[in-house]
Amino acid sequence: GKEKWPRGEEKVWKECMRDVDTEVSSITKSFVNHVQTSLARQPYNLDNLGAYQAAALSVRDNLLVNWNETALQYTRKAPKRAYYLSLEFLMGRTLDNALLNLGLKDQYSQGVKKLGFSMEDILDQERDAALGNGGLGRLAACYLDSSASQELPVWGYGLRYKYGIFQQLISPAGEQLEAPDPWLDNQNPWELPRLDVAYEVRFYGHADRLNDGTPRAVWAGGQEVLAVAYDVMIPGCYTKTTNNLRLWESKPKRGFDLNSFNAGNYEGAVESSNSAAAITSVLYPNDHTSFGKELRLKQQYFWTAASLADILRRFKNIGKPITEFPDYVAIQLNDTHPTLAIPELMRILIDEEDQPWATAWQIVTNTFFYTNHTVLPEALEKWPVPLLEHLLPRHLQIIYDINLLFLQSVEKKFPGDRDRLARMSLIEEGFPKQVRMAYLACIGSRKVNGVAELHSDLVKTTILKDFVEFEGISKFGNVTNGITPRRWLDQCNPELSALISTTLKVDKAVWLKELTRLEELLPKTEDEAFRKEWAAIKQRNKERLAHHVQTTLGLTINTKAMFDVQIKRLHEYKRQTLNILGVIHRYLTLKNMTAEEKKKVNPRVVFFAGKAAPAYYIAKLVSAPSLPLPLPLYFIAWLTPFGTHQTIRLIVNVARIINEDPDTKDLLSLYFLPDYSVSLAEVLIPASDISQHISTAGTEASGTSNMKFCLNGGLLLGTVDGANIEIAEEVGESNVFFFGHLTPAVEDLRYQHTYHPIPIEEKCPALANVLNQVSAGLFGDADVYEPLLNTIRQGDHYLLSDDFDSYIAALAMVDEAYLDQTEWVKKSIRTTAKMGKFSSDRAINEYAESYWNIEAQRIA
Ligand code: GFP
Repeated sequence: GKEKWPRGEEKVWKECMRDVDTEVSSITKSFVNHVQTSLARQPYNLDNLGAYQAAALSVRDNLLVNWNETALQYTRKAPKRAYYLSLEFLMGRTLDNALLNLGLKDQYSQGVKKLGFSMEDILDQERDAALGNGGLGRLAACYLDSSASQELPVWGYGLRYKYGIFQQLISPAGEQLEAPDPWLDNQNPWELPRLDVAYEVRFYGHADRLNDGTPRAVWAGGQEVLAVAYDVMIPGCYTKTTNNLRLWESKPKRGFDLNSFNAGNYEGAVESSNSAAAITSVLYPNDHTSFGKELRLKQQYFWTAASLADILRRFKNIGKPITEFPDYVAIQLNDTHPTLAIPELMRILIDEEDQPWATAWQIVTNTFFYTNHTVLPEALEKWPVPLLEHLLPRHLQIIYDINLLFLQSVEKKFPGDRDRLARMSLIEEGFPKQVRMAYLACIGSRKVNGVAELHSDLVKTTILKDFVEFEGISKFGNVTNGITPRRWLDQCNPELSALISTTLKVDKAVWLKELTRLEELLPKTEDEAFRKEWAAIKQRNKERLAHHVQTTLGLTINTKAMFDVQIKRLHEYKRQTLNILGVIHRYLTLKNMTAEEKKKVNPRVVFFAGKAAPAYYIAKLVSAPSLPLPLPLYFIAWLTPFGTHQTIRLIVNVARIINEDPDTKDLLSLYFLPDYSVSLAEVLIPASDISQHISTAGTEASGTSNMKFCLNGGLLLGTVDGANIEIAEEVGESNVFFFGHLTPAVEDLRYQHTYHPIPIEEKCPALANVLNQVSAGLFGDADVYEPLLNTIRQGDHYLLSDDFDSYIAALAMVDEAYLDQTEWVKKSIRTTAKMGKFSSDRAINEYAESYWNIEAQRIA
């Protein structure tokens, strides 16, 4: 039949539209008001998207009040503030999070229901803000949530990319296809364009030293572009504190070149406009490779220069001498991406503020803090000297000056140690010479930290070992990563959240900010009714996931099976390949079983999701860089992703065979869910019985999805790596499934692979058999997989052949444990109960106290 308009109760609509004084809540009124005014729409043609926009604008009004008050108080009181510089903020969706943090979700749900809409449908209209690749960007988002929730004066600074991380499509053959993510197409109600906040940023040109007895120089010429601010409100949980995330957009300084236009050169007239806009057009799909592209360097400088200018302007309003800058400002460098902030602040202090070198360096090294996120050598950022010289001539001078003074002081401490000087130099010799950004970040910062205990130890003993010896151990610390329990429990798993509140007999406003209170769940492991309830929630979350897969992909999933999940970016070190080879092993084993034997097998559904770094994506989206780079850099950038692309292909094709095999399909099935995102993670994580975090020991700095699964009562299968170790320390080793070689063994094993290789048939027959089946074409496309299989047969850098047997044994232990459901549910409850440590509130407080020296501000 014909749909009735308006939806919902006509009387309510009419009352709101006439704005008569009635019982109707202010929420409903503000919603209708936005429909009529901001959206200029009518109740009789309002669809779900319009309803989402009206709801978002109405919630935004609430946030704005708090946001303004927070800003006002920070300005008035001028406390020391911290700034989190991150090239990525993987925020996901905002509406649900804002409603929950404001404590208004129920009211809004009721309000929109009266008007004929369901909150679920409305929430589903929002596009993810996917301005990040993975862990690093999502960590930044969690830290913003925690800063606001802990009432800390912390602002984020990033870039407003027009295209977020690419959308992933999977072709029928299993190839990853990449499409742009035009996330701003529908307008973004969560951002406030601040055309009044803009800074000029220079590129290219020439830098001339004054040689007047000061270190000053003049940098002039080149190209100037404009950085314009867009503000995103960051509400804390049950507090007025609403912080700010400021994202920069690039714009041409002059939109249009009138001279060229008048001379008849129409294309030339808009050219500068195009190249300026390109700077913030696209997020780089960075995957632990350093790729040295000019546009990326432009992004980094554009963002750090604008952010520093903004921070400096704010500081100057306080009216204190510049030497007190570090008493009011702490700047956290999220990885090396913002390291140019170090020479940029030096440039400002010296060239513009006329400070002596030593004073400037003193200010700089008391302002910055650097977090390292990886020790993989190929991921450590380096920039070619010729590129820097071309794009940022003054900064290169400053870097050379920093290096000279630095090496002089090293020489003083270790006289005559030429090797050490070469090792520690900011400039790596070679063709071309390169600037080692991690070293610059290290010496320019007050403190350096890694993101989990093991990782921080590795930072100190491997990549920055010389720097520890030179600067002393106290500069180097650890802050184990955390996750926000608001999004990763309350929002994504509302039923579990409600059960916890009832059980703890306290409002979620309390335990969500004091997560160690989850320990009070421990006695409940012995309560059968509670266990039943716990298990029932997990089951409903599995059904929710199955429903999602059914409606989006048309696939039917067996929700009686164990759900086994590995979701993260595709990367060799994360070893999705180990997982899929394990699945094949399971399949082959099932094929050889008798009907009797099969009866004892518990069905398993394996889920994968994640994106592989694309090969030519950026090249397709933006024009080629103007400065040709040395060939090797192109090779690093463009050849590494292919192994992970083959892994996706293998997963998809294995799924095709085994999901159709009548002998096994009831016992084993496999899904690759395309286009992994924060929103998809929110459905997958609460549904998992077991999740896999199986990186080669010593390679995964921390991992944060491991924490999310465990917080939601999923058990962990993993290697002794990253934060897995600390999770096991908390929940007890008997509640996790560990396997594989330990970090200290890795180097020797790799040495062995290179100098005394043992044929795989001899070393690991089970794995050899699996590889041979793939080679024989059991899953089609045999030739396609050969390069991938050969990385294991030869070299095997990530040690799959060394860990395979113990991996299979661990999977068997998981099977066995799952058979005893009572004990399994106990493990699940214990796991959740002991996850308090991994709240990002704990982590952000560590940064605030031990690093930034900032204090909470109560917004009255
Ligand atoms: C990186 C590291 C992870 C770590 C996160 C956050 O993740 O181990 O948990 O940073 O510190 F590899 P990605 O950005 O590479 O996903």
